Amino acid sequence: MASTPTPFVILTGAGISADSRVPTFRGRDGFWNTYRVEELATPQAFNNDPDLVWSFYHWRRERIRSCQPNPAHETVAAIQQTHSAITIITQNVDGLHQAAGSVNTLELHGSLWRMRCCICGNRWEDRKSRTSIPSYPFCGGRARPDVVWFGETLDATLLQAAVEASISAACMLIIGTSGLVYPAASLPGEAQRAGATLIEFNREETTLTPGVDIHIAGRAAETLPRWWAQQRQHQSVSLDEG
Ligand code: BV8
Repeated sequence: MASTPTPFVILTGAGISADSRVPTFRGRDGFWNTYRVEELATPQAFNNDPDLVWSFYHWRRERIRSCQPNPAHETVAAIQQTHSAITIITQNVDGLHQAAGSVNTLELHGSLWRMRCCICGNRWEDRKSRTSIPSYPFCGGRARPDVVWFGETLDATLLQAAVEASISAACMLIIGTSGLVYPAASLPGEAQRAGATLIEFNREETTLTPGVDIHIAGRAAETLPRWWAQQRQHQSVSLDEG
């Protein structure tokens, strides 16, 4: 009788994309060192100066348009291919997990490559290079990036799925997140309280590090593929292949 696959979760942040040359938020070259988050990533900022906020998102879209998934994204996709009970939760909006082949990724903070109409709420994929804010063609409403700004609530269905996966997991890999942004930052604690082993992959120690079971220091593009190769070789982790 086939064994029931052990459910586990992978939670990622901007650090997993750093090796794809996508700027992080709080690191040495992070966005928020240059810009004030309140001026660019809040609904108030957008209402006050939509063109300024759009210029930030246009710059980010163009900045990461040519970025490719790195070995860490590829390893996440490879893990998903060998394990049927995995949930991938990302705070990233860059789409690199999907580009690496991951499917059903929970994009808690939305996507730079999706737009939303401010009037009717319709969403659509949009990868065009747009120096000015587009309008939704069917109702003429102003569009906005379909991302979650500070002070905005996350999609309740996505968040519920993320929490349920976290509290059901035997193991959570936490890759490239500072653990500073809520409610995503609460997921490792929820998982651990429900009995999960926490394995953190980060270049530095974070607010999460004191609480995790294993901290693997280094660049995720190097440490995650190496870790996964070791697991595959020794089959030593309770990630029974589904
Ligand atoms: C919410 C999308 C309910 C947009 C993002 C006051 C008023 C309002 C809200 C709050 C408030 N005080 C607190 C809050 C809650 C707030 C929050 O948590 N604030 C923090 C800053 C304290 N949260 C919210 O507002 C959320 N909504 O709570 O709604 C509510 C409503 C009203 C009032 C109260 C509550 C919405 C949060 C979502 C915000 N949107 N992004 C966009 O991208 O433009 S958040 C943004 O930060 C990104 O999504 C990013 O992913 C995310 C988290 O950051 P990280 O991914 O961790 O990235 P970071 O740069 O910080 O860290 C990178 C890590 O990687 C580092 O540790 C580094 O060491 C490591 N690293 C670097 N290179 C590598 C590496 N690791 C491995 N290898 C490498 N090579």
